[in-house]
Amino acid sequence: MNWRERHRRECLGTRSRVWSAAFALAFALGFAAPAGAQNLVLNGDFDLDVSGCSTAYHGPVITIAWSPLDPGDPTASGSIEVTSTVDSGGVGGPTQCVDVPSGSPLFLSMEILVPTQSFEYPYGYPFVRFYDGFSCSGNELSTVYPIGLVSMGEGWKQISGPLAPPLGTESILIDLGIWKPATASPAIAYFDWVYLPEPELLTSASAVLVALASLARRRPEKRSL
Ligand SMILES: [Ca+2]
Repeated sequence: MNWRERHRRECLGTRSRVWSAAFALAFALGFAAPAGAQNLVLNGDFDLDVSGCSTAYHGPVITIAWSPLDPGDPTASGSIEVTSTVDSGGVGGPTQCVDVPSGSPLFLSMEILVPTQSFEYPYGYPFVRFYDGFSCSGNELSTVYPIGLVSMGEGWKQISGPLAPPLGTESILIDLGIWKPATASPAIAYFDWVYLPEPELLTSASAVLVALASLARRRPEKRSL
């Protein structure tokens, strides 16, 4: 299987059909993060710096810097510039661990820019790991590959989607990853507006969502390369 096909299957594998139906129904019923809901991600707008993100998970193959580039008003904020020299043609980026409410559905969105580079197919390729302990401790329960991906030349582009936390999830590790070919290095991408809204308290609509999510959890998903 070539890597294009592998990517296509990964994308398909991360989106449970039941989950999609659940969120469609929930949003139809009025369940959604209200505008201005508290962002569980620290410094997701990268207004002044890249605090909140760490390169420790992947080590020195990932470097980060603050950039004045921004999907909106460039004078109002900035973004995080991520450089990857992962040599295996793999994925990696800075990470942030977020403690999440147990048993709650989650929804993650962000803006990504992949500038023109001298080789084909660098991708902004974020993904999420789920842990059964606080602060990303304990056991890794599963990994979602990827939330979405952004290609070179698309400009700033938003990706978003529901997450399906396995039962017992207490924290998640958000990885602002870049996928790059093995023979090309470095690869650069910018991330901004990383938004994980705090879920609302259970309402009748979200109760339906949780019930459907429980069904989704029983369906097998492809989780890794
Ligand atoms: Ca910003």
